[in-house]
Amino acid sequence: MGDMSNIRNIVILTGAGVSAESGIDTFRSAGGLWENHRVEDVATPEAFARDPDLVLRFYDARREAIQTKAPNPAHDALARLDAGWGGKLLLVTQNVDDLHERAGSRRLIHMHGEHLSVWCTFCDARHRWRDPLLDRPPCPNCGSPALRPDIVWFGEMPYRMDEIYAALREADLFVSIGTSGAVYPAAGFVQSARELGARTLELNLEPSQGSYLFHECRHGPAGEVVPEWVEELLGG
Ligand code: BV8
Repeated sequence: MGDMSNIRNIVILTGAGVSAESGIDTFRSAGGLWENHRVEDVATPEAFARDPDLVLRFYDARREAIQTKAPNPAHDALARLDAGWGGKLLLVTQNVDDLHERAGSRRLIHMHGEHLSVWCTFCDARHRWRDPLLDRPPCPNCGSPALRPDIVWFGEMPYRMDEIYAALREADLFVSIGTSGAVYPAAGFVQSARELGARTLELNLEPSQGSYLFHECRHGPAGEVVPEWVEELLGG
């Protein structure tokens, strides 16, 4: 990890790999979420317009599934870092499960939305939500049967990008954990961080598409490599 003494401000990006050991499928592994679905059939506004029931069933199943899962040692270690790190720290997750917050992370942004949030396409209100949408429940605010998953689909703008880029501008260290580096703009954060002078570290099961962009890479299961790295940082 090299000289850690001058690390004050940290930005961490997580992807599906950090939730894999909690039993939540990743997108691109064999048997993963996209295996039996084409992305354009379930994760785009066009898909939702064309076949809303298919899209709602896809997300209803995943919203229900995450409620049976638990954080793993990687989530727990990141929550310890959040609680114990005196400098600035921002955890940006591409994941739409709630395992980071259930582990205790507070300084957290869900840039691709959340399974446990729904968005009314009629009145624009957002609500915390745990139940299916297939039967078109009424929006708690306006009563319209117009609720959609509060998930950022392909072609839609990720959330809170201004805050994310502001944090990258101040970062001394950018750490990418459990992501394939396949989807933008998240996959471009390492490039921005490097150009802005941050050290960059990848913690992933195996080299990702962007591994060559990182100063350092450590490969192995998140449940092992993340606690190791956090103890190093908090111990140091
Ligand atoms: C936008 C929510 C513009 C949905 C997701 C051509 C070139 C470049 C870009 C584009 C292009 N054409 C289109 C684009 C843009 C597009 C894009 O990047 N497409 C890609 C496919 C080329 N991006 C977008 O559309 C984004 N929006 O650009 O808006 C705009 C501008 C102005 C105004 C309006 C709009 C929006 C993208 C968001 C899509 N939503 N998720 C849902 O959950 O259903 S994407 C989804 O896939 C994830 O959120 C994540 O972002 C992405 C990648 O998934 P990962 O999390 O990385 O998971 P993956 O399975 O891929 O990898 C798992 C990794 O974990 C692996 O590396 C594996 O080795 C590792 N791993 C596995 N097990 C473990 C492990 N690591 C550690 N331990 C383990 N145990």
